[in-house]
Amino acid sequence: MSRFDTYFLMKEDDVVSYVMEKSDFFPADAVLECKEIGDGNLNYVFRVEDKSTGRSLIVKQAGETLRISKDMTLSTDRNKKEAEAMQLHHAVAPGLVPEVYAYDEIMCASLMEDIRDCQLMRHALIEHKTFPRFADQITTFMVNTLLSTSDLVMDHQAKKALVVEYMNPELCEITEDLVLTEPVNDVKGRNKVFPPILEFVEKELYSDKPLQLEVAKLKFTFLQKAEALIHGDLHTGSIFVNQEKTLVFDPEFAFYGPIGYDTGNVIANLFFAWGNGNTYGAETFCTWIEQTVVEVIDMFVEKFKTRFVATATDVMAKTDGFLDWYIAEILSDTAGYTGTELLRRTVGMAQNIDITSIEDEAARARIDKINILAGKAFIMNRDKIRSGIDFLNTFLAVVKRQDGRQ
Ligand code: SR1
Ligand code: MG
Repeated sequence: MSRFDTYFLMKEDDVVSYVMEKSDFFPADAVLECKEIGDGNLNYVFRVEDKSTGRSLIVKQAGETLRISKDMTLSTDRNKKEAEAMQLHHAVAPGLVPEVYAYDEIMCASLMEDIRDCQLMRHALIEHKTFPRFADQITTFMVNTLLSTSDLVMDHQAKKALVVEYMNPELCEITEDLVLTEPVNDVKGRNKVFPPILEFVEKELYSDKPLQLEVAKLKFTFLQKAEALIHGDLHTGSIFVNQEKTLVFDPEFAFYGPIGYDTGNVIANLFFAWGNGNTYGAETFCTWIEQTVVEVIDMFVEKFKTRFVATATDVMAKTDGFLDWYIAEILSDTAGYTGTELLRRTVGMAQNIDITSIEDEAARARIDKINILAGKAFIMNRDKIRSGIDFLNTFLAVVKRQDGRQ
C-alpha cells in the first residue's frame, strides 16, 4: 500500500517521496530538493534535483481545478494524452522535444527530462534575447509533426484511428471559447480589457459584425478540420530555447485540427515579443523578430514542400497544383489564427506577460491597440497573405497607421 495509490494534489515534499518511490531516476542516497516552477495556467510543474550530483527531472501534475481560475475544472487524466503526444512528437521530431520518462495514471503526473540549459522562450524574449537557430528549428518541428500525422502521408485508416485517440473535447472547448468566441463576443463576461482601451474594444471588436462573421468561420474550421495532430497551444511559453537548441513541450491541447493553428500561434507570439521590444526601444531585437516572422513562414513552406515530395503517399495529393492549393489553405488559416491569438491574448482572460508587464499606461494602450488592429487585419485579409513578407507587412502597416493617428 502506498500513499500514491490514490490521487491527490502533491506539494513539493510529496513530490520528493513520490519520485523516490515511483522511479529509479535517482540513487537511494540522493539528496533531493524540489521546487514548484510552473507558470502556466493549468498544471503544477515541479523540478526535483539531486543536490549532490546536479541531476534533475520534471514532474508535471494536473490539478482538479485550473491555476488560472478555481472556478474552472477539468478531468485530471488530461495529462495522459499530453504525455503520449510528447512521445509521438519526440519520435518524429528528435532533438526538438523533451523526453517523457513515464506517465502515472493514478497521480495524473508525468516524469520528464529537465531542460536545464535552456530558458523558457517567453522569458528570454522579454529580456530581448535573440535566437539565430529558432526559425530553422521550430519549422522543422512543425513540418515533421504536422505533415507526418496528416492524410498527405499517413494511411487514412491509421490517421482516423489517431483522430479518435486524440479527441480532446475539454481542452478544445477552452480554445473554442477563449480564442474563437470571447474576444469578439464576451458571452461569459470573462474578458480582461485594459481599462484605457474599453471604448476601443467595444467599437473594434464587440461591434464589428463582419469581423465576428470571419471569427465564426475560423471557429468552425477549428472544430471541423481534422488535418493533422496539432500541438494546439504553440506559444512561446511552450518552448525552451538557447543559442543552439529549441525544444517544444506542453502539448496538452493536442488534437486533430488545422495546421495553421500551430503556425499562427507561433507568429502571433513573436509579435507580442515585438510589442515589448518596441516599447523599450530594443531595435536589434525587433529587427530579429521581424526577420524571424518572415523566416518561419518561408522556411515552413519550403520544408513542407520538400518533405511532401519525399513522404506523401496519397495518389490524388500528388496531382499537379494540389500542393500549392494545400499550402495556400494553410497560409490562410495561419493568418486567421495569428489574428485570433493576437485578439484573445489582448482582451481575453489568458494574457501574456510580454504585454501585461508594460507598466506605462499609454505605452501599454498603444501596443494593445496595435495588436487588436493587426489581429483584425490578419483575419480579414487572410486569403491574400501568402508569404513571410506578407505577414510582416500586414503587421508593420498597422503599426505605421496606428502611430500616425496618435
Ligand atoms: C483556461 S486555460 C487558458 C489558456 O492557457 C493555456 O496555455 C491555453 O493557452 C489556454 O487558452
Ligand atoms: Mg500550456
